[in-house]
Amino acid sequence: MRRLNRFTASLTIASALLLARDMVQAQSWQPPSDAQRCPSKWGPGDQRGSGNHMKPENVLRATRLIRSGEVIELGHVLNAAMPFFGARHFDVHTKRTFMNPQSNRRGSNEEVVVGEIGQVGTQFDGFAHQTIGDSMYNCYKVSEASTRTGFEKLGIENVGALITRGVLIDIAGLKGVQTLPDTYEITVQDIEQALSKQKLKLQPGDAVILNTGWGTLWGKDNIRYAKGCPGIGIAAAEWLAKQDPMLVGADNIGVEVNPNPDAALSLPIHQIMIVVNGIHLLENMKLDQLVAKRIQEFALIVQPLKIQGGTGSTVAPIAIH
Ligand code: UVW
Repeated sequence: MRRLNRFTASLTIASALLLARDMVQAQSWQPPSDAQRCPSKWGPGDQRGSGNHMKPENVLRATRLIRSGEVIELGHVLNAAMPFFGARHFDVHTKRTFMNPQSNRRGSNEEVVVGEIGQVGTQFDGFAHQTIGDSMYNCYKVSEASTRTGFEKLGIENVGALITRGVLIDIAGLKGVQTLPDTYEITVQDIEQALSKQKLKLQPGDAVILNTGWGTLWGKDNIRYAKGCPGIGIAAAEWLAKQDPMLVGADNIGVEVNPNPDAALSLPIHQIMIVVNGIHLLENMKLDQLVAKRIQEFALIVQPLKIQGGTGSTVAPIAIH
């Protein structure tokens, strides 16, 4: 009897293992192991990833696109009425005017900001932001690099100023809509078709910016904006990573389609870009003016705040054309 029970138990374990194997196979993407992805193509110990494209030639390539000198701001205003992901928070408390006692009656104003400044508003994702298990970009380990006062490796202060050719890929425009449908997955074909319609080709080191139209909901329907969004899927992310960009941005909350069509995955494009390929993401961009003026190639300038050991930074990027 006991032998029969042992036999039944091993059958149950075997079927559970088979089921687990099938579930793994059914998943559309598997995070690569440390051995498969490290060292990064930028070399062992590298902390800059796609930021390594920041060379004088790249800056000059961008400046050659400046013809009219018009500057377009791509950052949203930071306030408490922004859409937030999860429990993120930001608000400004103006302190009482301090009146200096001297005869010239100089008053002084300042504020206390209560909230996050790494992952709110128009935001730039650094490499400490995302992990595969305990492992980050170039296989730095969270358990070794994280301290109570920031990450000792991959902190956002390592990024510095980025100046490069920006290319706006207007996917909403390609589809003839103001806003792509909720949770629409942008495909490789969409990107190729939009580029061909716009008569543009991507080059290594570009800032690739995708217009989904989702940004039109910003401040108008924050609940819908933050609940999910159209964006790139796994195939498009892997294709874009192969184009070797400096960063990939969009006018939505996480650049990627959310939720992912594969319900077993949580924001896999964050891992593909940041952890596997060391490519920065630039989220919640304000693209309405670029779209309205049909400016699709420009010099993009962005610099994250130098928050020591930070995972990201709110930013105010600009496009100059
Ligand atoms: C999302 O909010 C979806 O992404 P992140 O954590 O990069 O802000």
